[in-house]
Amino acid sequence: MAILPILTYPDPVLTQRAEPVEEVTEDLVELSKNMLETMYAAPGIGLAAPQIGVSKRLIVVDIGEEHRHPIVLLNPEITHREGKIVYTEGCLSLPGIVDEVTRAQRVVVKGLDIEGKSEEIDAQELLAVCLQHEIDHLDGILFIDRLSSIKRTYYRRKLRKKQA
Ligand code: K1U
Ligand code: ZN
Repeated sequence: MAILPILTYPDPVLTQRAEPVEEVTEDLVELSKNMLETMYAAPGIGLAAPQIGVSKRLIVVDIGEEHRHPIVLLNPEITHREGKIVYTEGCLSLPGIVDEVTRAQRVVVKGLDIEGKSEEIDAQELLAVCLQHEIDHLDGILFIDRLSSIKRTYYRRKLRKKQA
């Protein structure tokens, strides 16, 4: 297994829509293991393939502290959303930035597991927030895109200055 470098804003891969996974290959299984290791090492509670430069619809999530409940989802789709929650989010691709984001409090997400079997996850609170954050990455959306335009512009400038 390997810890992979995480891309940061304004890398263009982060703002592209990722391509669906067509088949589960050995390389994809290896990639998902490396993504989990990278997420745990960061540390983080989620990671999407575009964050490590792979524009494919693959996410990993584990909100537990003991690294015992990893979720790997291919081609995840939100089929139901309800309620509202405001959560202070961070992003491994936006270092040094945290802010409050409003999202659905409960979501039902369907997708495929790493064996290619259908999976449905009924998630609330932090797991729901994290799944929405990671699925946004697959659509090229960062959490700052969900803030007011004033905040978004401020954070984009801050990140660009940091990069220069
Ligand atoms: O996708 C990412 O950039 C990972 C991100 C996921 C996320 C965080 C907060 C709300 C929604 C989604 C992170 O994991 S940032 C780091 C973080 O939140 C964390 C790190 C260590 C322990 C607990 C949380
Ligand atoms: Zn993120």
